[in-house]
Amino acid sequence: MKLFKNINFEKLKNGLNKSRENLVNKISEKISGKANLDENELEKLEEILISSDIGVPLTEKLIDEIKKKIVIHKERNITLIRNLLFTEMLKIFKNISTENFTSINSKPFIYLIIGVNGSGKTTTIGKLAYNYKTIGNKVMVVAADTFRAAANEQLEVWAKRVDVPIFKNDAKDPSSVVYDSLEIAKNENYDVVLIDTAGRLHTKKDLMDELSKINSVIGKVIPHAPKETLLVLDATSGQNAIIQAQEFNKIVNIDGLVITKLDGSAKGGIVLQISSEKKIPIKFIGVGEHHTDLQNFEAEQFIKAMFD
Ligand SMILES: Nc1nc2c(ncn2[C@@H]2O[C@H](COP(=O)(O)OP(=O)(O)O)[C@@H](O)[C@H]2O)c(=O)[nH]1
Ligand SMILES: [Mg+2]
Repeated sequence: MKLFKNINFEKLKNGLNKSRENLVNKISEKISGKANLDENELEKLEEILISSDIGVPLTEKLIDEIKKKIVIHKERNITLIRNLLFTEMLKIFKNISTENFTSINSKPFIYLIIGVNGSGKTTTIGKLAYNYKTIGNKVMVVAADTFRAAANEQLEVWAKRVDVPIFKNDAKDPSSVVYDSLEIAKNENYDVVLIDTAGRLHTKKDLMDELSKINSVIGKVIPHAPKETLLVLDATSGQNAIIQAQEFNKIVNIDGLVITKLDGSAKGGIVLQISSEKKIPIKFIGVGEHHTDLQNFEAEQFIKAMFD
């Protein structure tokens, strides 16, 4: 399977308009930048950082660094504060490595896409299918959301739109759908299989058991299959997204996160908060509803786009 690299800086920038408004532009609005930038002004800066959802630990780290740096500057204008913040953010995130391999030999590569209702699972699958197909992979999407009848139809619309085959059948048990789909994927030499699942809360035990069952079926049909379980989180749900990541991860092994709807959120800082904790890597971000609106996540690019 070939891996795709898709970071369109202009699109990322546009997707972060609201977040930029809420962070960078607010700094110019609210902080005076007067020569004796006092505690009061720094508190305002702290408030702005917190309100953009970058989290308390990261905020404190940044404020501390800015306090240290600012004493050596005589001219404390807004540009300086902005630049300091930008530089310190980049420093923090520079050490976060991103994968740089370009292909995986064993196939099919299986993505199990999970998350709560409406987080953007089906849309993300459409976008992933588009990206993987565009660079020459043989891609299949699997309708394993057997819970809602409309779910299959929605996935079907996406499959048509990005021109990849969809596997679906009338089975009520999603693991049976997965089983049948993987038999085909194996026999027909597919590179990438994207499995759509029903929206679930980590508190619903039967639905979580269902995920374990899907996982064991995958292992049965294709032992040692390269596989990633991606948890899809809606950026507009703020701190709730953080809680979901923690709770889901207690019950199923999550390999990566997809943060969707950044274009609709003023609190894109949530991405940096999650990323700085480094517990689960963010793999992809959604910056719109279109099939081209999914990007690989790189903290540095993200910060640059936020400040640009
Ligand atoms: N603006 C925006 N909307 C998104 C994004 N990702 C998903 N959506 C929208 O969120 C809604 C729910 O998405 P869907 O894929 O059906 O969620 P699911 O229930 O998890 O499968 C749909 O209206 C999508 O168009 C995104 O990155 N940006
Ligand atoms: Mg869906």
